[in-house]
Amino acid sequence: MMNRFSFSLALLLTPFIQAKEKALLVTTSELAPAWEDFIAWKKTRNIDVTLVTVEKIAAHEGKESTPEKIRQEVQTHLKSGTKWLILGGDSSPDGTKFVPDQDTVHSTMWGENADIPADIFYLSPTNWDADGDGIIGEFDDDRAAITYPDGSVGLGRIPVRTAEDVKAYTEKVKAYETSPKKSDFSNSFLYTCTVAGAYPKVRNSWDDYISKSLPEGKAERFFADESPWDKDAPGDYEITAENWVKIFNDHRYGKLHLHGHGLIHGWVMEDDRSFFSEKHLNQLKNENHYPIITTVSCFTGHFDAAEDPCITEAMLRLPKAGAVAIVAPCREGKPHFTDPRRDFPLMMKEGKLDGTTETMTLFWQEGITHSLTTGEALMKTKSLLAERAKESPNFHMCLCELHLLGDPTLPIHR
Ligand SMILES: [Ca+2]
Ligand SMILES: [Ca+2]
Repeated sequence: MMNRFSFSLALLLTPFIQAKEKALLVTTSELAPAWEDFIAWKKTRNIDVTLVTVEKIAAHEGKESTPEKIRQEVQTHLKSGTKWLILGGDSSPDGTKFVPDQDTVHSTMWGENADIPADIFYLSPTNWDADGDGIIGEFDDDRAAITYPDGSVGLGRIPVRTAEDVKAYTEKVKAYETSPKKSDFSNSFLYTCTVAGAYPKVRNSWDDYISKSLPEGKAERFFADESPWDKDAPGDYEITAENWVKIFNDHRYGKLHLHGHGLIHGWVMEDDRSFFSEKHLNQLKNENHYPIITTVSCFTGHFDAAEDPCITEAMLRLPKAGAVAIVAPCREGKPHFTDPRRDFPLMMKEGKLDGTTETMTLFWQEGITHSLTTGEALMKTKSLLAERAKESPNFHMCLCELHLLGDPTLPIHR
């Protein structure tokens, strides 16, 4: 029987003997030393991070491409219980620089696309090339070798390029993880929407889904036709870049969903009158108040472009301001449906969620309901949409093109 002394000793030791979870960080040899502080910080969060460099993986025996060798390396780690894969670096269009992505081929109602990076490839036990022609991810020909995340492993890419980027991002992670739990900041959502046709689904995203997982939460709507700050007429407080800067600088919203048009370098504001871009970043004063963002805006997550940074990368790399994690499309972020003819009118009329909006809605809902991290929440969401992706090239594309940019081990809700 346990005596009183050993019982209290056991209580004292509990925090120290708690089993550590494992994460794998894939980065470049150049950036490896810069990650030391991040790895030390994660240890204090009970996460053991193992760092492996792309150079070491690429030197493995065999003629396979570097992405294929990374996939095989990741599989080895997953077998020994690794719970997160952190891709610790940017990528380039041809997948030869930094931490490469695997480009995948798509042919959908939206046309042909041969270069959509799919980081979920790295979680797959199979090589996405069933016909062995070296073209990866063909919906029909490679079907037998394509698998989707099962939700057991969290994945995210921190698209940094320099040691300074790593340092600035690590400081933001620390601030996020030490901010008070259950704060108004964490419980407050802001939805912004500049496109009238999207109002119904963006409303539903909160009303029918996320509000149910966050009863103590509060959402406000900054739509082109309504905002909490209107004076004389609904919508007279305009969605401009200046007013977006205020949203960040008010420190009110820990969770943002940005719905509207976009380009690599920024978000298009109401009636195309202004553009929130890199030139506004030095106006952001939100130190220690870093939101998590979901955005459907086209190309805002185009991390693998020749032009760098895309706006979401700039928001993540920005020291002492900007965002801490962003889910964004690396290409157009289209409204994907399994049956577009039936579902498009329902989207406009009743607010039926398209694949992109549904992914972002479930990301929040699953993450908050089950206390998941950002990377776990997005992969759980993809696991829920996997059956549709097997049936529909549109959903297959949807699962490939939406990425978590940021630390996948961050709790989504505090
Ligand atoms: Ca193929
Ligand atoms: Ca980039």
